[in-house]
Amino acid sequence: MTLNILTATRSGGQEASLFDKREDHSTNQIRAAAEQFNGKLEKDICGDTSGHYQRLLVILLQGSREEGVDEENVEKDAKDLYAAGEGKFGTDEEQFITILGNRSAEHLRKVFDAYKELCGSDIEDSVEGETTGNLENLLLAVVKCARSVPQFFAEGLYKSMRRAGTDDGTLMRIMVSRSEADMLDIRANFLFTSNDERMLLCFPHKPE
Ligand SMILES: [Ca+2]
Repeated sequence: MTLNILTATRSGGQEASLFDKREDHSTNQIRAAAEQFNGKLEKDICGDTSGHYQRLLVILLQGSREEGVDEENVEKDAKDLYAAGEGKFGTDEEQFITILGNRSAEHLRKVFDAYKELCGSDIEDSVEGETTGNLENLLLAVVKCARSVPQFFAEGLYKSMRRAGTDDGTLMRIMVSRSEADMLDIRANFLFTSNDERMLLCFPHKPE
């Protein structure tokens, strides 16, 4: 992971690589890496990025994501997300960043369900409609990982190979970094990702 971050920042902000360190490693691993470099990573990220995108990257780097489900705030978070996006003219990006950057994956999955009940659309649709560029891509990656980490990487593998020619950098990074973590789960998801029709089943717009 640390190599990925360093490679990304030293090469002047290959921002897609920065995504690889978000949700896929434990809080302790991220914290240990951040301490190891004594703030240098944060400095490098701040040098290469800006705005809301930078803020979310720094939150993710700190590895201080909450644990467990805060049942009392599931509905409130869903309402706050709605009020910050679909429910207002313009977008309160800070609210998206705070909730999606800090709550646990388990909590977020409940928030996503509550959100769907509240406004009838998936959180991904709101992120796509309310944000743009790198922030949008990073928020979507966070949402996808909260739903399923192996599915996120299976989709990454699929995308790295689906066109003529292969994105070898992405392919190698995923294969090496996940080989001892959850490659068997990724393989299982990849089977359902290997053609477009099945991909729709694997990544349904509306989870059942
Ligand atoms: Ca809006």
